[in-house]
Amino acid sequence: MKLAGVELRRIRMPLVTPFRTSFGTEVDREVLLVRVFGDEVEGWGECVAAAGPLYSAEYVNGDEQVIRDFLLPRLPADVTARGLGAVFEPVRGHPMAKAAVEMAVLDAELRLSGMSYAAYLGATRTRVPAGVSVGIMDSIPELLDAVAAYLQQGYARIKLKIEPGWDLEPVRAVRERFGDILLQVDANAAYRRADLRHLAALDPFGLLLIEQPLPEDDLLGHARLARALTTPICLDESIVSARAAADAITLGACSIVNVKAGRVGGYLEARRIHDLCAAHGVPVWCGGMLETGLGRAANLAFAALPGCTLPGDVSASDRYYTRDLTEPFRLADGLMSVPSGPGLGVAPLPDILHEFTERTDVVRLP
Ligand code: NPG
Repeated sequence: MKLAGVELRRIRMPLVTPFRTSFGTEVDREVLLVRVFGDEVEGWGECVAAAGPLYSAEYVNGDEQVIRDFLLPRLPADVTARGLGAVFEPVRGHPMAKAAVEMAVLDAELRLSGMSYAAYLGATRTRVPAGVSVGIMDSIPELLDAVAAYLQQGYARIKLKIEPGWDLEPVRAVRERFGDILLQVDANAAYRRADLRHLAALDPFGLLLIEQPLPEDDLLGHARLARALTTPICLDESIVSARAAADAITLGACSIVNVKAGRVGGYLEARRIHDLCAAHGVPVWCGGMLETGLGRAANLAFAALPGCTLPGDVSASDRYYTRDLTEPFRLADGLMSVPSGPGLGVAPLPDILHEFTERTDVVRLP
């Protein structure tokens, strides 16, 4: 596929409520959109890097520079999504930057061929159950109100963000109030090896999993924790590639894997991780990074793969934004529909895109 250029567009989307995690509070999302275009072809990508390097080393301004100065100059005259892995390999790190370009190229390619992301990735379902991620709150009553509202809306699974000082009590309170719901927790690497006994105190609550309790590079610590706890360990930040997933599974560092395309360099690597986990009988679920409707469309396609056997962090548009960038994704009977049109199957709504845009740069390709 021949591309004429790439548009790098910065938008800012206010969140419906601030989202607090162990690494900070997001009030709005600063998003970098990548639009590739050529003769009668266009494709959209969304960079999931946040404003600051707090979830991982990446941040959106850095990724914008990496895309402009190091990734786009490497694009060959004939671009294919499948070829990008090798093309981008010399550039170290920056998986979210690489994933954003790949997402746009794949969207353009699939639009041309009339195939959906879901069909391309190998999805086997047209609707998927939706989970919701609930941030750290100021008080337990506030948390219980938030969880009650999400359950009422039909979310199939609740994930609580935890950190030292906000873990056992919120989990106990949610279990006591809502009984036998699908419940899991996410620590975003907020604990250390010395916290093993404290984390074991979560075992009696029958959680589906505990996600990324220890730092990203501590696979051995996670393996020890996995042996000591009955709660299954799920890894997120540690799983940066299919090889990292294979290592973690071999070491016994996790028995469940969260996949986020941005974290692993794109949907093609995400698919490889899915396949590897499926071959090992390790359940996978689709993580979320507060994406707009663009990223959500691609995540829904991924979440519909057969190995994604647990509900993902793919919530309805109104959980994040009053007005989404695309036609809003809605929850119906606890399920989200997987887009079936060509490519992502969705595109930004022009007036909303215009309203949220802060600046746009166009890079012409040779
Ligand atoms: O539903 O998109 C969503 C949010 C899910 O909790 C969620 N994401 O650590 O997984 C995470 C967290 C996150 C959000 C991470 C934003 C990084 C940025």
